[in-house]
Amino acid sequence: MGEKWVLMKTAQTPTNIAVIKYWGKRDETLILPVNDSISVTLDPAHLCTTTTVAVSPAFQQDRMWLNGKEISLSGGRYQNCLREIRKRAREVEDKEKGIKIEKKDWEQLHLHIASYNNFPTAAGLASSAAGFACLVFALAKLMNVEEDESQLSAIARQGSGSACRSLFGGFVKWIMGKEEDGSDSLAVQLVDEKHWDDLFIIIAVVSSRQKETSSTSGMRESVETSLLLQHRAKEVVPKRTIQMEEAIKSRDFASFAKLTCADSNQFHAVCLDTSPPIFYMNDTSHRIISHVEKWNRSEGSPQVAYTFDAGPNAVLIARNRKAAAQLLQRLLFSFPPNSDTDLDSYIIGDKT
Ligand code: 2P0
Repeated sequence: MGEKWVLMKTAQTPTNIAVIKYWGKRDETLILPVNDSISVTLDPAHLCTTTTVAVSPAFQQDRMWLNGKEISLSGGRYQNCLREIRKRAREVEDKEKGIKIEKKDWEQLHLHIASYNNFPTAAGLASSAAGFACLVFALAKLMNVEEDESQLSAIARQGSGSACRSLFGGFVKWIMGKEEDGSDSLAVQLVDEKHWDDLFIIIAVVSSRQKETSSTSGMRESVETSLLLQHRAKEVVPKRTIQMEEAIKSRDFASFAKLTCADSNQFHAVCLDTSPPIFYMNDTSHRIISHVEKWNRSEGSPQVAYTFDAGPNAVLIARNRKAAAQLLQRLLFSFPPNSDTDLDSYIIGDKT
């Protein structure tokens, strides 16, 4: 092999929002959760990561840039993903460029990775989910890896738990698995992106600042101190997951909304039950919940479901475009962006 060539691949991966939340690990290194979770994958136009991976004999070491700034790849999570994907690398040939990389060459060759998020990093908008999913997917393309999306999801999981759910569109379930080595802790697609076309998603960016308690340390503290987390993982989520799967499969919005809101509220209750307590939502988040609850009650049947991750931003899932338009009108009236309401902006999106 000469020294002059560079081979590149680019991938784009949307983020996902959990409607049954993952909160708590039973194994921190392998990233194995204490319960199953279910998510909806968002439309890549608004919230996605684009990653270009490149390989060349001229590269001296593995390097990565996130939003144009170099970051360290020395952390265990990156190293685990790179090791697992390299293990599965196969021969690659580009006849036009006269490049042939044999399986064994991948052990010596170094990578350059450039990743870009089109949304605020670490503001509770699941940036690590899209990031690690995209990294693993782009590397799998570059290295001609044979594994399917579910098998790749078990690698992305080792970068960030929620990342395993971003390798599919539509609604996705992360099965917690039983094996100690994590081989059965992976994502499967429940329904594809066409199944429930009516849903419309609006994200109220209450604050795009970096969160104070990272998900990783927050969930560690919850596992160590919250009794509610144990009850949730053993008693609540197993039943709720079955009900949620049924609601999604039958496009039953009333059940879907009830379960989504209940699960978000229980996740934040677990955070409050943690010692010291973790506050991800703020006054504006609480006021948005009250507003949606009141509106849903006045309509007789739910028009909108809300869910909040590890941050104050509201993810609002409207039953259809008409409900989304009404919701946006109400939000803009009651929570105008950049005013005393402390709300930064709205992202008007869609599911995949
Ligand atoms: C989720 N979250 O299911 C839940 C709901 C936040 C609240 O997954 O330590 O960034 O990298 O596995 O995946 C955020 O946690 O944590 C998360 P790690 P991750 O989407």
